[in-house]
Amino acid sequence: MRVAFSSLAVAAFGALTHAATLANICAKSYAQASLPSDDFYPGITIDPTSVVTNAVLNTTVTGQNMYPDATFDYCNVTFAYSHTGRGDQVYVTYWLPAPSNFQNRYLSTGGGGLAINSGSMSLPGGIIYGAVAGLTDGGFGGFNNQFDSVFLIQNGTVNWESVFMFGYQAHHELSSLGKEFTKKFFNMSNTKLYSYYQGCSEGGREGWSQVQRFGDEWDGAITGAPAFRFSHQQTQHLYSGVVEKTIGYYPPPCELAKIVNETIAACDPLDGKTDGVVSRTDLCQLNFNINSTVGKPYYCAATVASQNPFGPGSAAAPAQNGTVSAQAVAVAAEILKGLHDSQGRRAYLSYQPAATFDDATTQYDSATGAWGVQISGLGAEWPARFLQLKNTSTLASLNNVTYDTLRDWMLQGWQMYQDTLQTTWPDLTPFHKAGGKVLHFHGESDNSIPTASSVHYHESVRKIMYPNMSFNQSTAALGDWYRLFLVPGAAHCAANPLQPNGPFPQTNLAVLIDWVEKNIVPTTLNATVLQGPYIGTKQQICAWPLRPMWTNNGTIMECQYDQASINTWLYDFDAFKQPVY
Ligand SMILES: *[C@@H]1O[C@H](CO)[C@@H](O)[C@H](O)[C@H]1NC(C)=O
Ligand SMILES: *[C@@H]1O[C@H](CO)[C@@H](O)[C@H](O)[C@H]1NC(C)=O
Ligand SMILES: *[C@@H]1O[C@H](CO)[C@@H](O)[C@H](O)[C@H]1NC(C)=O
Ligand SMILES: *[C@@H]1O[C@H](CO)[C@@H](O)[C@H](O)[C@H]1NC(C)=O
Ligand SMILES: *[C@@H]1O[C@H](CO)[C@@H](O)[C@H](O)[C@H]1NC(C)=O
Ligand SMILES: *[C@@H]1O[C@H](CO)[C@@H](O)[C@H](O)[C@H]1NC(C)=O
Ligand SMILES: *[C@@H]1O[C@H](CO)[C@@H](O)[C@H](O)[C@H]1NC(C)=O
Ligand SMILES: *[C@@H]1O[C@H](CO)[C@@H](O)[C@H](O)[C@H]1NC(C)=O
Ligand SMILES: *[C@@H]1O[C@H](CO)[C@@H](O)[C@H](O)[C@H]1NC(C)=O
Ligand SMILES: *[C@@H]1O[C@H](CO)[C@@H](O)[C@H](O)[C@H]1NC(C)=O
Ligand SMILES: *[C@@H]1O[C@H](CO)[C@@H](O)[C@H](O)[C@H]1NC(C)=O
Ligand SMILES: *[C@@H]1O[C@H](CO)[C@@H](O)[C@H](O)[C@H]1NC(C)=O
Ligand SMILES: [Ca+2]
Repeated sequence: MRVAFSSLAVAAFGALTHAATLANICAKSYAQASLPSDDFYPGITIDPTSVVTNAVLNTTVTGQNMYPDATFDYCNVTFAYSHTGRGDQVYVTYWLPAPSNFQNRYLSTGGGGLAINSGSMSLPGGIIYGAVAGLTDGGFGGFNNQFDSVFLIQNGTVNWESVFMFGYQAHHELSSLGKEFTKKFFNMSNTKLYSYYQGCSEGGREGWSQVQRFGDEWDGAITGAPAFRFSHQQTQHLYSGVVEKTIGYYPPPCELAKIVNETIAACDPLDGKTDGVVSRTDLCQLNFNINSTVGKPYYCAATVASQNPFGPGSAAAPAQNGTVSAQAVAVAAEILKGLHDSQGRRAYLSYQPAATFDDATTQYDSATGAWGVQISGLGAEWPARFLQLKNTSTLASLNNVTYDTLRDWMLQGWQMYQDTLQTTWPDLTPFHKAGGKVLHFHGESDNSIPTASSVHYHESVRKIMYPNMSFNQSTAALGDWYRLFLVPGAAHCAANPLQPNGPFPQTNLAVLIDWVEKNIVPTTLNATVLQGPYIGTKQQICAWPLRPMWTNNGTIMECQYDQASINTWLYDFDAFKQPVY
């Protein structure tokens, strides 16, 4: 029976394609024979005995933000390599499409938080576009082990190799080996292998770490809401708590949630379409007085404890019933203003109005019946582990932590990790010369990485790359190969349940492939409503610095140039003497 079935399969498909089937090439021996040769990457030795393969047929993925629903087959290959003389072990996994679906493409994928990969979440995004898709464990002792678990050898002693691997080295190895493995696996000789990257958050930073260093590594990269300017970004997670401590008021989460809901309701129509989506947080910043929320009644039912790996979780909370206080509004306004030091100099930027105040989430003390500060997870780990080199994920308290302390931590981490984690190198000449394209996007209601952080980097690149051109000339020149899209209403690397009618760019890799392989420039970015009554509706997203405005009673969207709005996105960090890119 088995033989008869195989013959039938060959008879049916073999004549058409002359290609192997997934089942017969997804074998350990075939993968071993396809490994890059020993001298391919100096300093790296692949262990052929470590190869593990298995074929996965007819698997289905649904409900993802970064790629559409799909059903597909793939070969799952994992192997290990070591760095000569180091005795370490780094594991990489590649999913390979069926030969009949392979379209001469390779895709690297990244992680989130302090993880260098996203498990199997991102890999389907490559397979469904005919790409081999890869991820790495960074050499951190397993695919589920995060960078922070291996960062210290002992208190005070840094495992610098892990910093370089997380910073950029592991990704360069992943794609170099992955592309060579792909070429050998699919018997490519002189055919061009298109090489791509896709990642969001820390994965967005990982993408930039390569674009900034290795000009010809990728033909195109999708970098979502990147966690770059790493020291500033991690430290700013603590800012909201320090605002509460400084003002001396710890708002119940419901009170801040009410301020957000009122902000969304008031700013929604400013973009010309009353759809529950604040597509113009800049107009919100210019026109909405947050003080108008004082006195609004709020109520939230009691909740149980919950956890969030990428931010502060929430402790159990009693029912909250009250009216928005002037103190809560003062906290919200100070958070939105961004970090300034005691001399009034700006140290960093902040979230856009209409984003939720996740970093400001307070914690209920059932013993005292009072709300108090809940120290941000990623924020606290930064000074505790990465600056003070203590094997702990949190700070004992925010006692003695002032706005100036936060500024100093930003500077300290910036110096310490300038060449590894900071990831804001603004001169992209080698990448541009090699013909690379970047599709950079960021949710305009992101509550974990401020949207303006992406705008600031884009503007740094524009000014460094095109110093002698006007704003419009340099924006156009940069837009030939690097485009930034702010996604209306979207949260952190995801659609936003509070603004469900907003679009999300779910088909980014298809758009990038068209840009790279067919020169179809994404003047606007394709996006889809992913939830709510309008699920499936297509929308277009404007490219920065153009801003969306709906006309004809919300039926036509235009991408407009609006200097006053653009100006709200531009920052000068005068708390630091050196330029902050
Ligand atoms: C693939 O799986 C679906 C159910 O998920 C099933 O209906 C279909 O018959 C399967 N196709 C093949 C070729 O096995
Ligand atoms: C892929 O292979 C790895 C390594 O053998 C294994 O841990 C993982 O479960 C496999 N994944 C799937 C979906 O088969
Ligand atoms: C750090 O602490 C964790 C437990 O919190 C422990 O498992 C680990 O071995 C410690 N690492 C070092 C380097 O001390
Ligand atoms: C590559 O070539 C070898 C040798 O001819 C063959 O066995 C194998 O099936 C080919 N692989 C693919 C993906 O076509
Ligand atoms: C905010 O609005 C959402 C619906 O968009 C609702 O579920 C939530 O309860 C509201 N929060 C408050 C505090 O009113
Ligand atoms: C909001 O109210 C505070 C406190 O009364 C006041 O200092 C501040 O100027 C007001 N802001 C605006 C924009 O009206
Ligand atoms: C909230 O408090 C107000 C005033 O004390 C009261 O009228 C209202 O019933 C309370 N709401 C809920 C849901 O408990
Ligand atoms: C390392 O530092 C942590 C945090 O301060 C502390 O809990 C732990 O005891 C220290 N470990 C050693 C071996 O000193
Ligand atoms: C905080 O500052 C006070 C006064 O300068 C000092 O006595 C105390 O030790 C400090 N606490 C911490 C945790 O650094
Ligand atoms: C910019 O203009 C200055 C002065 O005109 C000139 O010296 C410099 O070479 C120009 N730089 C570039 C990148 O064109
Ligand atoms: C983008 O959307 C346009 C208009 O709906 C469509 O024609 C085009 O095929 C889409 N591009 C991609 C890559 O999906
Ligand atoms: C404008 O759009 C709203 C919502 O779709 C609709 O209720 C209203 O009738 C429209 N007004 C005009 C003048 O067409
Ligand atoms: Ca709107």
